[in-house]
Amino acid sequence: MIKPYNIIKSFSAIILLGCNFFSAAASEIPRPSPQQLDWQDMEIIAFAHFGINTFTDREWGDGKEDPALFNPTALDARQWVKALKTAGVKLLILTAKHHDGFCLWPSKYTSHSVRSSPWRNGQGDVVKEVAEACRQGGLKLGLYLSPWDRHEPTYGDSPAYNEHFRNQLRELLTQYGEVTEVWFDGACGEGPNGKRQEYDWLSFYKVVRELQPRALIAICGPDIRWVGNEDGLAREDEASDQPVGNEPWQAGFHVGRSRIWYPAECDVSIRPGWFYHAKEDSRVKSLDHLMDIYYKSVGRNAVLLLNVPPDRRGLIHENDAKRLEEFGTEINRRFGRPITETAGRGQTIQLNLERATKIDHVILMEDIRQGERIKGYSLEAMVGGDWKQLKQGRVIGHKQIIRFDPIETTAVRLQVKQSEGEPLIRKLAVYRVQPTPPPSPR
Ligand code: FUL
Repeated sequence: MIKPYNIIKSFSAIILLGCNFFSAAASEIPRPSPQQLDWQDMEIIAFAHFGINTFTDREWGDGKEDPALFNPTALDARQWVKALKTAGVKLLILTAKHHDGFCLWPSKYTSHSVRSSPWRNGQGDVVKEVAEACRQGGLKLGLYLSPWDRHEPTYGDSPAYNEHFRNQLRELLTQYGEVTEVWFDGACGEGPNGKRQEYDWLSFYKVVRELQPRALIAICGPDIRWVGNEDGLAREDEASDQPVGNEPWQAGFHVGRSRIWYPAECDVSIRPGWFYHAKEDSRVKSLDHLMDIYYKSVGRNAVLLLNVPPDRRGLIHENDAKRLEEFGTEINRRFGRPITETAGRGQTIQLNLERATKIDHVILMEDIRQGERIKGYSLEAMVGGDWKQLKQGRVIGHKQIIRFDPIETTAVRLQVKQSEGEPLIRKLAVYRVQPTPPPSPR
């Protein structure tokens, strides 16, 4: 899959372990916008890849599909929302247009859309139904509009297609209420004229900022960074405090800045493919696999974007719905209630337990409103009269979930070794989650 390969540069910060000092003025540090802050707190968001591919059993359509193939028999976006909420999802991003160019809304600018399909006698609008279901069910709405369009005849004629794309963007950003995330994939190809399309990214951002000033622009955009793989996995020490890269969505947008707040989003599908295929009904990821993804995305300072593709009925398949519910239940079972927790500021934060207690997880959260100030830390527990190190790391950021073999302890402490400004800890919480239930059968 083609993506901007802005795979994260190695950390440029110099880590001076052992030197307890606050370097550089805290005011220079990148901070999240209020919208980025709300987004980070969502932790789990969802994708719904749905469109003509659902009916052709493909992952990438070529734009030549007959729109008459689009005919979900029982589409009910409220069922999607209900199922996603059981997993704790807070926002749903719909593929309004994928690379095949087929629009899930009746765009004025093409006939390659639901308007030319038999579904709801050509009167239907999937974007509208999803937007309404999200609003009613309390989910935020996001939209994926693929810049790569294999149907549109102007594709490859760069200025003409850029205008076409902005027109479609305007439709999506004015007709469906509040849009929280706009997802731009980097895939790009040649048009029928044999020329490669040059996207005018900055003009796309201008439309988004003008029409939905609170919307976050993801991937080929200045607000949310693709983590660099499609497995849902962040790296250890994944930072939101990033050096500005050369891509237009960074250098062209954040002019004159060297560091920006650019948080990671981990996209992954609950099935092997992004779109629904009946042959994958038995290949929905296991609960263990999803939990592993959760630890390595949300638990590593990123947001998890989990794709759950609706089927040909226009429903989330029973197997996926069941797994979503198990996922939400298990997260809640493990982390719904800590044994005890604290918050605080300064280089050492200590949490004393009333008596020797078995624990196997610690959750750390920084107060990121002031940026990622912590650049080096050690997490320790008092075991048998000595401080035992549980983890040494560089980044805390929004959240770190640290798991280890059960220990019996009377106190846990966080020692900040390196920071930019005074360390601010939103949460230091301890948990005992063992024993885990047996792995799910599928
Ligand atoms: C990719 C696309 O090519 C896939 O089809 C999918 O939409 C994924 C999320 O992004 O780059």
